[in-house]
Amino acid sequence: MLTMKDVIREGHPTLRKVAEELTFPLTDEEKDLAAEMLQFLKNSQDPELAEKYELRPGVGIAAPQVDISKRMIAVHVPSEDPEDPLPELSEVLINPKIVSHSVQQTCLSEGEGCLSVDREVPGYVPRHKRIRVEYFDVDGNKQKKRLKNFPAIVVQHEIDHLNGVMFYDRIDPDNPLALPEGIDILGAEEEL
Ligand code: SB7
Ligand code: NI
Repeated sequence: MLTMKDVIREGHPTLRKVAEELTFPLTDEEKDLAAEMLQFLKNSQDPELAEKYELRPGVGIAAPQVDISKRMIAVHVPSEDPEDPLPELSEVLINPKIVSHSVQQTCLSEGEGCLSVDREVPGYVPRHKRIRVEYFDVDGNKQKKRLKNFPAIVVQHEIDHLNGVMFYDRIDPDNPLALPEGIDILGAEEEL
């Protein structure tokens, strides 16, 4: 089982590397990692399990965060209606690629956090509001998805990890709360 002990923190060189593409079929080890990453997110969002295993709640995780420099991310975004049994997005994405995106940008009103960053970094993180992402599932089938708002932000945060980019690299250092022209701000209710 993955826990916070497996998550590397800022300063670790793996977080600044460009991760390697995976090839199919995945090895058993790679398939296990995919399942473990998604399970970590689910556990982290379960209040009892999160407390028991001291997990920070997370909606996404990228393989480089557990020191595996491969292009694999997991996302588990619950539905905005907590009564809804189906999550809005719950997937492992292999070799994900943003193939197009809106001109319109968005950002979270509360800024972003990261499991690999043990401090609060205030500031708006501009993201594409809508993206089209192509990726492979664990079985090697090619998949395409259109995402917008919070799920799109999470996928962009995770793909950044595959390219050695941290969320705070995208905050304006001179004016962290400056907003690019025309950007919209997503309310905290859309975050976990
Ligand atoms: C806020 C939080 C996340 C993504 C986008 C906005 C995920 C935080 C967990 N991770 O560090 C995943 O890389
Ligand atoms: Ni992160």
